[in-house]
Amino acid sequence: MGNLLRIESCVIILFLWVLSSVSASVTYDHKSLIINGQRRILFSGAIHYPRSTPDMWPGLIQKAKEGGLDAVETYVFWNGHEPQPGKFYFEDRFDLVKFLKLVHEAGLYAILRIGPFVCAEWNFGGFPVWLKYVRGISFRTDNEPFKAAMQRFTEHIVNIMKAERMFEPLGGPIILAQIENEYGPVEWELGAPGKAYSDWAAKMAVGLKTGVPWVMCKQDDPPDPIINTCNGYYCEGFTPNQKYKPKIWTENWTGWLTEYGAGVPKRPVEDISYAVTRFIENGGSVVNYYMFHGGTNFGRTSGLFVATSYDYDAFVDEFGLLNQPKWGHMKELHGAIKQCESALLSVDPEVTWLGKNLEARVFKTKSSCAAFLGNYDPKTWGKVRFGNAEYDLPPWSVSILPDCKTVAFNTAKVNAPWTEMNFTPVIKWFSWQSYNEIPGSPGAGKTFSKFGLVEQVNTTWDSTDYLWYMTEIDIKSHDLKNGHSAHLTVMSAGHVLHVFVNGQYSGTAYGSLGDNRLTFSQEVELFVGSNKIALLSASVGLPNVGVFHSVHFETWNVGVLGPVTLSGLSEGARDLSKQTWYYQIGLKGEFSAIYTERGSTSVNWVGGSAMANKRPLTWYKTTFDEPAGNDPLALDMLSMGKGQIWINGHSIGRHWPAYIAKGNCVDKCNYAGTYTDTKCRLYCGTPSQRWFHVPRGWLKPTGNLLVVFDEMGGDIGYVALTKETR
Ligand SMILES: *[C@@H]1O[C@H](CO)[C@@H](O)[C@H](O)[C@H]1NC(C)=O
Ligand SMILES: CC(=O)N[C@H]1CO[C@H](CO)[C@@H](O)[C@@H]1O
Repeated sequence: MGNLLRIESCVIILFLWVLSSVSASVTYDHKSLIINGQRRILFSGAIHYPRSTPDMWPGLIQKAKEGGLDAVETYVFWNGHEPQPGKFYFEDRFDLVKFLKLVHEAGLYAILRIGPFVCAEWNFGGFPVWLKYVRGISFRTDNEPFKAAMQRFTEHIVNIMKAERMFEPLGGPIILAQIENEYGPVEWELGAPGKAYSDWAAKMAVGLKTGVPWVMCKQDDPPDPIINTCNGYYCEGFTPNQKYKPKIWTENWTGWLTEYGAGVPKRPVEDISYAVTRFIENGGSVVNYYMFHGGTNFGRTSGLFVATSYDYDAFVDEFGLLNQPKWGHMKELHGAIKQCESALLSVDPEVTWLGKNLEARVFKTKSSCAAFLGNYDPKTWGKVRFGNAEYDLPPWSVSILPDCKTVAFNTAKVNAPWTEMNFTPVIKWFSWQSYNEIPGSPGAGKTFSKFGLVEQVNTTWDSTDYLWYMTEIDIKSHDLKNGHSAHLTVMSAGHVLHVFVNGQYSGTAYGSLGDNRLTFSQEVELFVGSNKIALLSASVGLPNVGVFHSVHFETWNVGVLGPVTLSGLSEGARDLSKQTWYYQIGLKGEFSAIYTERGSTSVNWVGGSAMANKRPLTWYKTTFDEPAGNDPLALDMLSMGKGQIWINGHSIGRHWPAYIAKGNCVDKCNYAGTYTDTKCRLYCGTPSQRWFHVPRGWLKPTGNLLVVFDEMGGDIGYVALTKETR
């Protein structure tokens, strides 16, 4: 069999070579994409290049290939590539060309979703924050400044891809490109200007002449030749807007994102394989898994309230190890479907109902026959007679018979081994030193004063999570009605607020992904004379999508917009919003970059018994040697509150173990029945994220600098370095 196949594939390769040298091209018809004259069923998986370090890329891509994928898909992250207008960055984790070259070298195709709006649970949906301050701009609508900026960036990316010969007709890996992203619902909301904009975006993209088709996902009516594609948990019922377009699934969610304050979502592999099989037997020909590898939201790249882990319950876990049985089961599925490929792509099926919720779909040609036996009932087993045999079908499953006789695969019968993440401490006790961030100490860095309250993003341009709001209250002896206290109420647009009165920590309030606004309302100690109120407002990523109180996400406010009132005084309530406030953008530790080798020497760290611990607003530092071996590393942050972590100057993200997951969790997921992102969440009552990836690519053999900033008084003593195994 092997020899025969090999001869056949040699002939095919020769034939393809002749064809491709004549006209290398990617086109399509109603059945599938046609690459150099050949129809294909393609499995693709998302790996977002900035969510891992470049040293991890070859291994991740190899795992995609071994898992039976034909392509790797990624978004393009505008705010990573153009941090300042006209100043481009394509180095390190943002080296898109290097990433695509590795995909090509592995023999895989690539799908490039340029956007440049990408959503992706990524800070500001991928838009640079400076874009918000371009005069007269309005995002993602028929607005000239926005369209000009979008076209300029899209052209920039396409030109690089052309120059590097990355598109398939030029010999590169890219077979598909995407413009915009899930625009349909926005268009529906905006009406005529939305329609005008999406038509413009489609024409602009097509005009760039990449030589490969463009797609628009979750968009009902893009003009030809753009292909509209489906995003969702199930797409079998989807039809493109024209009969001559193929049925493509751009986002088949393998799981769901983790948000701070909620349980960790899982999606059983029996349900993903079921959804994919149904899509394929219903005429689908491209499936892109979102995500194949989710990875990590390093630094401050995560969207609003999105956890640092972007594991996504993907086929490969955050740290780069196989998530079994998911990876193995899907590999088997891809193999089984590939055995049916020629039948699937040659004919339409004969569909027969074999009983209630029991269906046979048969693809029969002169030389081949492939059958799909489905049981769509979520509860009961089915027994069907097909051909000359009987088949037992588990609930909510499809059996694949590549020769119409033998079952090669059933979506609900999982043979792949089962593994779980294990974290074993490798460094249990670090020797720490501390540095106190003094609350409200005007003088350092960027400070200014102003009458009234300011909006945070407008003030920081998201250069830091932190903005200090400081003011003074003059209290006379007759003002205090209740001894030494009064009631302070602070209304904030989000996302987290720490309150200090006369240098003493009073408390914290925070919002959630569902509602990022917050109110701090508490008795505070005051004395006669001038009292100092210092409010530290912290953002937790800018929103990446959505409409909130009918306001589009890029215009959502952050920070203390008031009112700020002091009540319980003899005079009643005093409105503090209407007085002079002092502002400080960022923290002192940030101005001096004390998380870097160089910057860390600029302040006095305290060690031994004088070291601060379990105290709000404290920086901690230590050094460590790289543990031996290749196992991925993670910090166990269970004892900590909220803040940020740096390794050798690289931020590995925000930690927030103090935010305990609430809501509905289950102990075990039931795969059968329609999946939703809330159906199967785990670990409520524990922190949404406990382990934080320390990429080996950022370590040196000895003397690695680890710096932790904690806002909420966590206990640094229990922070340990662990290795992950499965
Ligand atoms: C923030 O800046 C934007 C753009 O300059 C402006 O339209 C908006 O009113 C500002 N918001 C606040 C609350 O000041
Ligand atoms: C296209 C589609 O199915 N979108 C759905 C994806 O899942 C989210 C969360 O469950 C829904 O809100 C969307 O409607």
